[in-house]
Amino acid sequence: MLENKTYIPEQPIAAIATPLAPSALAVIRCTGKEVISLVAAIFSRPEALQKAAGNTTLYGWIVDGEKKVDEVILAVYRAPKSFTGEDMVEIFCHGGISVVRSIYALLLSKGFSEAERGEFSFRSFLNGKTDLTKAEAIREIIESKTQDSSSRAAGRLSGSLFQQLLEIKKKILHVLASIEVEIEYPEDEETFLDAFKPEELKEILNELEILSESWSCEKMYQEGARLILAGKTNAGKSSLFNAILKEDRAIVSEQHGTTRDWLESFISLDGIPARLFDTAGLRETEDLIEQKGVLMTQELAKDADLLLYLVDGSVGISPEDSAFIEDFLTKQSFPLLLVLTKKDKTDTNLFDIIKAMAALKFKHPNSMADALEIVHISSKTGEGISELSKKAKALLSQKHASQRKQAGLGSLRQKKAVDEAIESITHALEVYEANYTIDALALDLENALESLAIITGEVSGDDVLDSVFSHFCVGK
Ligand SMILES: Nc1nc2c(ncn2[C@@H]2O[C@H](COP(=O)(O)OP(=O)(O)OP(=O)(O)O)[C@@H](O)[C@H]2O)c(=O)[nH]1
Ligand SMILES: [Mg+2]
Repeated sequence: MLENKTYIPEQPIAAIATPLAPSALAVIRCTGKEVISLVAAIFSRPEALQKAAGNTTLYGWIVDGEKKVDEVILAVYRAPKSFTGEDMVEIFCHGGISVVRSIYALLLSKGFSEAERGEFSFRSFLNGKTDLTKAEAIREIIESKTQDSSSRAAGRLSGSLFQQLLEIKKKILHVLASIEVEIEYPEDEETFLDAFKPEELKEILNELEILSESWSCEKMYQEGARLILAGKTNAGKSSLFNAILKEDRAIVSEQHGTTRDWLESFISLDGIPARLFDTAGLRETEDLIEQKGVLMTQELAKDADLLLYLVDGSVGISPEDSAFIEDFLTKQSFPLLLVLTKKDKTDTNLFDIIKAMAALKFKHPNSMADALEIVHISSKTGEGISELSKKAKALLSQKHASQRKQAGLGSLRQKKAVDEAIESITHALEVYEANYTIDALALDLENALESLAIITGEVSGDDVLDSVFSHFCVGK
């Protein structure tokens, strides 16, 4: 966005901020210098608009010369008390596609330019109305797929992450100040040793590490977890897929090898957004198309957040099942939930299955086998499916175990900056232990502070700003 030649701060820009689809109302947003006069040129009560105080609304018509275009309400904001920090007008018009387009075209003809993605938020940032953690949180809220995801982003928007970073920066500054006393007064040998406490740096390092780890969980809430249904043919994968989605999406039949291509659907796993995959059943087959499907299943099963391995409970666990699970446990670093299906059908000899799993855990201590769980369900009656959701959620949460109660980092960009700060502090501790000069230690701490400042945007190159704002919607 920033390389865009048309980008000029304060230039009047306009954007349709709501989806262009028939609806009761739509909002067109305008910001920049002279916006009030420019909108007045197409408003039925130009003088009232020119005189309007900030944070007020006005009723009237959008007019094109003598022609009335639409009956609207204008919200007027005067700089600096607006989202962007500039003068702003929001036009609340009727949500018909053609009327919204007509008003927008009229605005462009009167001197407005079309806003770039995120340009409103970018101006808000430039004018000190928001820091980057909050700007990114707005985008997250817009893109959130579940309530839990949006409430985590709302925490960041309310400034919880900004506040935490502020506290950490204060602590680093405190350590830096104690070192700088020594740099200023080098003759006082004792000052440095007295004032500098490596434990303080270790504590900061610990806080940063916890913050860095929080990203994997936040990422799951933003992007969704991948849940793969796998198992032998006829295990009941497609039936479970349908039961979870509460619709007949996948073909179900008693014939082995029914599913060949994988299917994918979005689900909310008790607040965790997730993509659920139904796959081709695993078996040796002569059928070339089915073979391809099996290969696809094996590929999908390598890259998931949780594998739901289905075994037909009315048949019992086979040597192939055990071999698959054993291979999985030794190779993969994400959890597997063993799902015994068709609970309604016959009494299953659970004992054999539990015994087989216990043997696996014993054989592979400290592997993912520790997290191995079993759940018994029936897609036909729905029994056990809510327990399955609970266990799946618990396994996913465990995978992203974090000591933090609050929401953590909101983007990969933020995580990279925290990791850089961790590197600098770790280096500072090494420098201290190796008895290097105090200047070297101070430099590391300054670098750590700079990395953290990149997160909030106090220090930011064009590339950082570009990567943050170019992902926004137009009008935000
Ligand atoms: N009684 C009963 N039958 C079930 C249940 N779940 C699945 N079945 C039956 O088991 C058979 C196979 O089910 P699918 O869901 O197609 O199995 P799949 O694992 O997708 O099979 P492939 O696509 O061939 O790999 C069908 O006849 C289903 O009706 C269940 O909970 N109870
Ligand atoms: Mg199937």
